[in-house]
Amino acid sequence: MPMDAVRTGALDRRAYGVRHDWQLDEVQALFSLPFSDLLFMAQQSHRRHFDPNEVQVSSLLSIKTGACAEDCAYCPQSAHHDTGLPRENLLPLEDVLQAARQAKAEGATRFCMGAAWRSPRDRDLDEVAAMIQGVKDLGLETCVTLGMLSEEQTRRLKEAGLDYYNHNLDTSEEYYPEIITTRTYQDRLDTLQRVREAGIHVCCGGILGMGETERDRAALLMELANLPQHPESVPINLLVQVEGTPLAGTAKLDPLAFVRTIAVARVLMPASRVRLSAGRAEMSDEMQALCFVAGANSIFYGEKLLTTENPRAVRDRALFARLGLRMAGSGH
Ligand code: SAM
Ligand code: DTB
Ligand code: SF4
Repeated sequence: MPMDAVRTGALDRRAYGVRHDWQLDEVQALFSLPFSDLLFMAQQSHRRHFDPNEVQVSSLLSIKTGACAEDCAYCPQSAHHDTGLPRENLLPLEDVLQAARQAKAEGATRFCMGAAWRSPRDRDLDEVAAMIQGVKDLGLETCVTLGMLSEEQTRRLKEAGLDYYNHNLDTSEEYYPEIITTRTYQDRLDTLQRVREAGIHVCCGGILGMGETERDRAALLMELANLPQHPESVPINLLVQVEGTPLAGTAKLDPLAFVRTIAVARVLMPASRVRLSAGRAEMSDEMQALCFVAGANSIFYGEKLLTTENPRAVRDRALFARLGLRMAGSGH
């Protein structure tokens, strides 16, 4: 990418289209741009596809907590780490619907249900299907994240009315074995392909601040952008360091490196919702504001993520008011 072209505003038209053929050196060149040039470019992309002052909000609920067979080094729910997190079986339907009603009343338009599974058992899926139908009947969009899926399971979720499936690549393929050893990158890609082929919208992103390099961040975003279709939702999480996980104590990521990653995600996937995800509880309002300027246009909303803290809804509403942001489609 010629940097002078960016500065002068004579922007490479190729950079603004929806592309699937990004090369690593091109993505790294975006990361290397002067901060203002990169944010300007991200704003241009953002404004072509979205109202820049509108943010979509989703609320999360952990429907099955802890004792997960996978060994993800970041995750408090892995049975491989001792984090003191109490485990919980699959929640009763009525508890889930109660949480969904509250999320709707607070202004969320999508309700995401997460389960600490490597992959669901078929009998679990019947219960999750009932939750999806119940949440949909409340007038909310539905999202679930349940681990790896077979083709048959994917089809059943689609039939239940599922709108989105969250399944993150988390980091670059090269760095992946440092973070997870109980599954492969290809396992993740296979589930993503099944979800896409079943006609369910894809929510797929990653985590920053796990000790990865800028090259890993560039490679993750390139992988997402070069999927046959861009994920409709791209969650960018900042690692929430939980005592007892192998990644507790990892050197903190430079906040501006986080903002840069949001901006590059916006440029690479201009028509996708880039979700400012985990880690907001530790971010200043000013850092979040920069993320919105860089092209983030969705968040997780409500005081809890799955097992860790998120900013209270009142704090988010106050931040939105300060920034003149509106919540998409909720009337709030
Ligand atoms: N077990 C399923 C899976 O891994 O796909 C679904 C639940 S899992 C908790 C969903 C996502 O949460 C993970 O892919 C990861 O990106 C994110 N996550 C988990 N722990 C995190 C942490 N400590 N900080 C930031 N993101 C985290
Ligand atoms: C995603 O990318 N982030 C959310 C959602 N998808 C499921 C989960 C964040 C979890 C943070 C750690 C926790 O609360 O357990
Ligand atoms: Fe299990 Fe998901 Fe946590 Fe990995 S991220 S340990 S798969 S709940």
